[in-house]
Amino acid sequence: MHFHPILSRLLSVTSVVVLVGCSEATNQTDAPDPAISYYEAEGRIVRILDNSRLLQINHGVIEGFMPAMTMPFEYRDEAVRKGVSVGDSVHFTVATDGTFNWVTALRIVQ
Ligand SMILES: [Cu+2]
Repeated sequence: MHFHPILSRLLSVTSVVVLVGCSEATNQTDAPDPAISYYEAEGRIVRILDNSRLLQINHGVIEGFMPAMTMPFEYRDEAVRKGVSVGDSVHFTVATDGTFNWVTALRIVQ
């Protein structure tokens, strides 16, 4: 009869250890940053500023993110800029961390 309280105490201590172990393991994975959101968009390249790594894009409505407008988007990977010219119609993916926006992928559409 005395075993039950001790046993349940041991079990709850074990559970806490397991939970802590789980959260530590989660922090060590390479899972995408949950603070970054991605949106798909359509637009036309208005201007390219290579020195500041900006693509000025006249884009359509980006559902849940922003209305149609012309604005500069940063790109961080040179591959995004490669082969792109002013006047190109593009489909692109924009990432946002709530402060900065940047294009992560872009393809020219006809
Ligand atoms: Cu915009």
